[in-house]
Amino acid sequence: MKKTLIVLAALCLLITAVMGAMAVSAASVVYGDVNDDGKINNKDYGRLQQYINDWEVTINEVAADVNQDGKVNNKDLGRLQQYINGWDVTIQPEEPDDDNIYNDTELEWD
Ligand SMILES: [Ca+2]
Ligand SMILES: [Ca+2]
Repeated sequence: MKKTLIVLAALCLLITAVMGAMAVSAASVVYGDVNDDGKINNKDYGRLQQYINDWEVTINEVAADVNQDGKVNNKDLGRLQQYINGWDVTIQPEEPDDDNIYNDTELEWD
């Protein structure tokens, strides 16, 4: 039984570490910068609109998924429009709180 718990704890730590690494690599993406020019503006909105309407345009699909649901669709277009219009919407993933990733883990089963 104890062994199982230790394995589970190790797995949890591993998953936490992997997710932390993924969050760091994801942070280099500028969400909303659909056309990859470093700015988020109406050009990105227009490009995304074309993409959703099946035009043959190139977009950064990771950056275009501004609500991070794994799909690029009208929801992202709406969110991007709100962002460009100055609405209080989030198009970036939450920054990981590095201080808490390892300190929160307390092993209480001995
Ligand atoms: Ca852009
Ligand atoms: Ca999406």
